[in-house]
Amino acid sequence: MKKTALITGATSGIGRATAHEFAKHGINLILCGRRQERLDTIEKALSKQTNVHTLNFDVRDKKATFNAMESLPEAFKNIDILINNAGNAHGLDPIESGTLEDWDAMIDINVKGLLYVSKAVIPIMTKNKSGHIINIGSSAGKEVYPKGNVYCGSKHAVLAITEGMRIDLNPYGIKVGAINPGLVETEFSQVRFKGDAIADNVYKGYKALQPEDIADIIYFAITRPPHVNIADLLVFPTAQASSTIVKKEL
Ligand code: NDP
Ligand code: 8X3
Repeated sequence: MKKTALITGATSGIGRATAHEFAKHGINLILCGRRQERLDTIEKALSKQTNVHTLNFDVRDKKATFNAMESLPEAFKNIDILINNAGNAHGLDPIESGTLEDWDAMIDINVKGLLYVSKAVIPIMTKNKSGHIINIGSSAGKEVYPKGNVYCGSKHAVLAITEGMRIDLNPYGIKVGAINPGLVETEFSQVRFKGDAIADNVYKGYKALQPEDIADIIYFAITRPPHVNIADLLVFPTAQASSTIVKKEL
């Protein structure tokens, strides 16, 4: 039977590439995000390959998150795979000058939003005694870098929550894992730097990971045999050795 996957943050970057990868393999898709126009475009494109349903909600909004899940048509209610991908960095400032607004955004989206979506989906998986949750962490969840403070904290939290989920959901046979990318060329830096031109330099002078690289790895993770769970995977572009060491040819 065809599996059903819910992907948060499917309107851009890693989430959108994952939606394309899953569609190629005929996985039913529930695609989430806030930009309706993008959801419409991706639904139109991927409906040629598979069944697609879109949900427009802000993961920060508890009520909207649960309402969105409850609104799912019968054919999409049985979620097998959850890709908790929605998230971003907001700002790159030393702790003494970071803003409360940026901190709230990162904690509310990357941590609390991931929890709200998980809370809405996990009961389906525990009832089925099967399922697969992949949380998109980051190399920033393994290594703190200068001015990364709260973003790194949010991604360290994602990793701890992933481990906790894996332990607690183990009796139900549910797979839980984290995929932790280094630098991926997406809209991430546009969001982090709020459209400032500085964002254009982040991926210059070396070959960054592309969202399709991560989508490929996510598809690999969800297609392992039942007894194999990719629990925690760190992936860098070849040019990147750590959060702060990137070989650039400028
Ligand atoms: P993008 O900015 O390209 O995509 C982010 C996605 O998250 C968008 O689809 C956006 O959709 C969604 N999103 C953001 N805020 C909310 C919200 N409040 N409610 C619902 N959806 C939201 O970035 P990436 O693809 O790079 O990021 C995806 C994940 O990968 C993030 O968790 C990020 O932290 C992580 N990551 C990224 C890396 C990188 O270098 N790019 C490296 C390591 C990890 P919309 O705006 O339509 O709501
Ligand atoms: C995104 C990678 O190094 O910009 O999580 O924080 S980094």
